[in-house]
Parts: sequence; C-alpha cells; structure tokens
Amino acid sequence: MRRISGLLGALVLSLSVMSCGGGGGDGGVTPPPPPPPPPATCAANTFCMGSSSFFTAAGTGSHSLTVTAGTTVTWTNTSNDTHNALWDNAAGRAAALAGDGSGDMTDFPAGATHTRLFNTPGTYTFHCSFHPPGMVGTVIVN
Ligand SMILES: [Cu+2]
Repeated sequence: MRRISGLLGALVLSLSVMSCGGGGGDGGVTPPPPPPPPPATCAANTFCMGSSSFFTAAGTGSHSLTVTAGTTVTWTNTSNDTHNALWDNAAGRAAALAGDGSGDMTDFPAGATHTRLFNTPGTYTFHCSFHPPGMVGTVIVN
C-alpha cells in the first residue's frame, strides 16, 4: 500500500508538471490576435476613394474640400475598385484643366493618383459614374 501510494504521488506530480508548463502552446492560452490595421490616412488637400465608394476629403469624412486659389488638389484611389472623377459641368472641367492637362479623371484604377491645380475661385462638383448616386464630391476654391 505504501509503495502504491508512492507511485500514485509520483504520477500526480508528473501530471501536474505536464499540465503546468510541459504543455507549451496547447495549454489553452492562445496568443492575442494582431491589432487591426490603422485607418487609412488621407493627406491634406486630398480626396481619398475608399472601399465604400465615397470621396472623402483629408480624413474629415466630408465629401467637400475647401482650398485657396493656387492649391493643388489630389485624388487618390485607396480602394480596390476602379473609380473615376468626372466634373458635373463645364466650369469644374475648365477649372481643373490647369492640373495635369485633363479636366476629367477617367482612368482611375486602384492605387492611382491624379492632381489638379485650381487657380480660379468657385465651387466645383464631381462624381464617379460607376457608383451613383452617392459617390460625389465638391472642391471649393476661395
Ligand atoms: Cu466609384
């Protein structure tokens, strides 16, 4: 009996050692999940085109961007979708022509960036023809 209880004690001791430290990663402790990626930043004077098909200005959540005359405005497609940025009228198209030589931004695959220089004060609205009616934006040049 004394010998049996001694064996039992050794068995209990070895089992407790295994469950404590010998199990390694299968002891029920899972590593914490990695932190979520930081929100995409949208630089100043920039419209970012997110996956929810919005033009978002400079991290404000607004679809409108106000700049002073002489400012270069950037559009960057931060989504995985193809978009475009077409001026709603001739005034916007004409004001944007000074940028990189084209008023509308028809070629806008994921990751692409366009810039337009605005020297003429006014309110210029634009839209993406692929995602009506919500994907719209406004540049206000003072
Ligand atoms: Cu779009």
